[in-house]
Amino acid sequence: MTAAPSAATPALLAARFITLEGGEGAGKTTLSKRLAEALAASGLPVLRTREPGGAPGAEALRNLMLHGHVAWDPVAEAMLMFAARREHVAKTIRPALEAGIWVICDRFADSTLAYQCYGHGLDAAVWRKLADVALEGFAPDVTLVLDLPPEAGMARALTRGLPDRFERLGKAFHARVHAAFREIAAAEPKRCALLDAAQGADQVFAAASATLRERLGAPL
Ligand code: Z5A
Repeated sequence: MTAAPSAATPALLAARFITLEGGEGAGKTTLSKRLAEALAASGLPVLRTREPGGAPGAEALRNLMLHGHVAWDPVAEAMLMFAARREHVAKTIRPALEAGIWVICDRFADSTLAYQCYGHGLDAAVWRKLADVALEGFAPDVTLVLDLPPEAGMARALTRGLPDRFERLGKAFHARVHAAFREIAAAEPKRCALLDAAQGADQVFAAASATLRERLGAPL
């Protein structure tokens, strides 16, 4: 999903890797579309992508993980997430950045920490080891963490007819994931910005734009 720039690309602005994180229904997809449109309108080439997925092999793993019928062992699930991520970085994200294309990615490694570790109980030390092997230090320039209480995310997801996942994983699970994203943002304030996602979409977009302007010099 590459949005073509509509004007001359601003000079000397290196391509950046931006990730969006948060629970289900927090508004990541909505925000990523608006940011990509705004960056493209200001003359920057932009690629929107998502995890798990974003490259052919990673999409195959996504199907296996999200639409298969296996109750994964948490370590196995985390290994699959990082296998998909490595493929995504190697085949899609790095080539785009090297070609000068800004990348906006819906979920990245923080989601594995939040879901597999805080949510499903995987030891964070395993996450760290897998991240070291799969990413070799590669990390987002900025992560926008969309902060929304799980009940509100569920209400939004219900409007899209997706109640099963919430019911399957339970309220306590989603509360742990919500707390995890807040902790991740607090632990890495240079990389992460916590945005109040309970606001309307226009306000969330304005807050995200201000963050990218201040931290990356993005022309938003
Ligand atoms: N997962 C994992 O376990 N480990 C990992 O490492 C990774 C992922 C990478 C991916 O699901 C699943 O994989 C996810 C985590 C796990 N699941 N679980 N459990 P996905 O890709 O199918 O979906 P998602 O990432 O959870 O996103 P989502 O449910 O599609 O939600 P969203 O993208 O954050 O929200 P949205 O689609 O933009 O908005 C939802 C609705 O709210 C929609 O009707 C919008 O119009 C509306 N909306 C959006 N913003 C607003 C505001 N500001 N106000 C009001 N309404 C709004």
